[in-house]
Amino acid sequence: MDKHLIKELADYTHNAEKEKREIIKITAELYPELSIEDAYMVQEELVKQKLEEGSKIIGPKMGITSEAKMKQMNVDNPIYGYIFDYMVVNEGESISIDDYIHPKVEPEIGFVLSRDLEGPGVTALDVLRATEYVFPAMEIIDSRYENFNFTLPDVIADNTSAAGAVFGTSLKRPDAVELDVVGVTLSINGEIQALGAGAAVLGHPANSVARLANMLSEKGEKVKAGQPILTGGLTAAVPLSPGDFVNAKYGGLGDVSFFVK
Ligand code: 0L1
Ligand code: MG
Repeated sequence: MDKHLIKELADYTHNAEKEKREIIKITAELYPELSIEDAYMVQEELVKQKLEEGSKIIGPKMGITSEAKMKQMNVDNPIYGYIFDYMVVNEGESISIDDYIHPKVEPEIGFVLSRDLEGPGVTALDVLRATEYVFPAMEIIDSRYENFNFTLPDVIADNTSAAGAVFGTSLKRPDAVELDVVGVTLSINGEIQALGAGAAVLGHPANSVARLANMLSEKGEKVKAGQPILTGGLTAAVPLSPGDFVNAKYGGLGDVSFFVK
């Protein structure tokens, strides 16, 4: 793919994020041929632009990690993107709806590794052995595309809709909880909006970290020790509105919350 086109497409999603405005998906007209490979080149350029602007990568995130969603999008692999420092929301604090386009929230299980993991061939067992702790988290997704209407390459080129992350402070050793059967409720203003379990993420959230390591190895990269990793939504994402008090409560993992103003 031509360098100028990569830059043009990265500018397209990057500017939409900065200006908090919806855009039409790239594959509609701008570049219908966009492949998954192309899209990761656009994402790489987007990440480079953010780093040049002074933003810092906090950690990677996985998306499209439920079998149902993969089937719906007709793909075999989940996707990855990056959480940046400006996206982090402190637990118990407020976000302003005006900082987003049409945000949604999803509960996730986070991992931090004690050593780097480099694929190919990384398994869930390798991940669990390399895990320092797991923690409850929420991701705020805010696709820059109109009505969250995109193809898989589009969403990859949009940093997989990443817009916010709330990292819970209750840290657990990975063997202290059965991560596939950990249940979660996602409540807004005290009413349960969605519920799920760890197995919604590729059968076990450790599989998500293994897939990330194996996907990154195709680019000669690895999953780094010490970075928080978001492994994928345990429920469908729920739209946010001003006045919401959002709480995700996990069996054995504690809870995490934030407000929307
Ligand atoms: O983190 C995610 O699973 C989101 C991936 C992109 C899909 C979406 O924006 O709904
Ligand atoms: Mg997510």
